Amino acid sequence: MLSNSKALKVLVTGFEPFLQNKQNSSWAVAEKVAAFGVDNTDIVIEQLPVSFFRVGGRLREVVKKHSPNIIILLGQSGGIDYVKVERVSLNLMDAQKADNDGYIPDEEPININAPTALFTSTPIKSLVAEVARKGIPVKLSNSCGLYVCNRTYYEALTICQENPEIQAIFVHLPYYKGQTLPDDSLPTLSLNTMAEAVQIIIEKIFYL
Ligand code: PCA
Repeated sequence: MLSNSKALKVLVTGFEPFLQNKQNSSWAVAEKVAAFGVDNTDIVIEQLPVSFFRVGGRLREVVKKHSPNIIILLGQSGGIDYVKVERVSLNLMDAQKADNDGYIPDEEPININAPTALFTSTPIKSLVAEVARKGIPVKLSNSCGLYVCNRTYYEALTICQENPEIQAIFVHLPYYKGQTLPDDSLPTLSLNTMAEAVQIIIEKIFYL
């Protein structure tokens, strides 16, 4: 546990738009979280590229720049109607649709010499329970997919292995109310609700 006198440095990342999306809910939520803030924390936000090959290097650059205690990675998962907190990242890239560089990986390892899977060391079950206690729809997930979010989580968890004082967690988010949607029947949550979920995770992560 860290003392209250020292502000914790929290890096919150979101992604740029990708595929048919005009906005990305993960970036909109990152901006809200920074605007609302969390007591005793110094929150910085950075936008990441939706690129299998560029995102790892960019994440390392922003971690070096900010030296965070904790990394909260946010990603959009259009179509879900709850906050999805990710336990694990697989050492695999596979997609049907191109990233923003036009690349479509076909069952390729992220790092041939690295473990098959990496797990977050955060108290993920308790964090999900704390968010649920506030009446926010939330689920623990054991699959972050195989697209750019999973690629990014794998880099973040590798950084945590190299720097055991840093912790990371990935949170997938629905579309937000007011977002331009590919289909109006798709589920949304309000930006404030999703930002509150992230605020709770930041508040509790060091103290559970
Ligand atoms: N979601 C995608 C990549 C960027 C984003 O916001 C994913 O789930 O992999």
